[in-house]
Amino acid sequence: MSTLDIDFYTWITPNGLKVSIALEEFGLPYRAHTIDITRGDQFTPSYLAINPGAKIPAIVDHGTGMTLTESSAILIYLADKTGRFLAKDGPSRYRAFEWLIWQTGNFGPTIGHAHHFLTYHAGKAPFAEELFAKDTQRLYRTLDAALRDRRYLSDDYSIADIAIWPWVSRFERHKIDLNDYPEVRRWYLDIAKRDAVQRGYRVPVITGEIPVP
Ligand SMILES: N[C@@H](CCC(=O)N[C@@H](CS)C(=O)NCC(=O)O)C(=O)O
Repeated sequence: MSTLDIDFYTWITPNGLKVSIALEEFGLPYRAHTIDITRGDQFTPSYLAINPGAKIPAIVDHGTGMTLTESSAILIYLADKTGRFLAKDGPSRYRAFEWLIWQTGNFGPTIGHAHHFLTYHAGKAPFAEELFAKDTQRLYRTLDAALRDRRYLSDDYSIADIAIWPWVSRFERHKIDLNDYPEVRRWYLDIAKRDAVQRGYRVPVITGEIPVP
């Protein structure tokens, strides 16, 4: 470890796992700092100095002096820094962005709400349960159709796959049976075998094995 390494502030949520898996895939040296959002670590003055928005994840790249929040922005930054897992130009780059933005603006927020209404607060808001269950199923149909004729979301394994995979890994919490979405299941299990994904899944603390449908 050197002073040029990356400090990485995170917790065991899909937005955190996106970045831990990416750091492992890129092979970049980093120090993971646990920001346990269930006990309010995100509101400490020292963390607010890094992210005034009080959300994980965040990185501080001491090599460039760059402090960055927003998991998808971090993925693009790391891909550009290393020249890996994102095409430099052309259709593959924009296809990866398409799915990265789909995850950031659509898949992630919808599934996040589904976790609240279907699992953490089940029975409290039947309308919201139905709304988010149906929208989650629609998003899985979209993903399944996209993967029907390709191994990954863009031409090669990319930050788009890295962004979406941790959300799918929470399929039990959003009441999705991956056997109903055979292309998503195949893609999910394929990526789960990667050593970097196995390692990244255990950052910042080990919560168990990657779920198998
Ligand atoms: N759009 C942000 C979302 C970040 C986010 O919502 N982080 C959650 C955990 S997944 C968080 O820090 N929640 C703490 C809180 O809301 O107090 C990203 O992609 O990084």
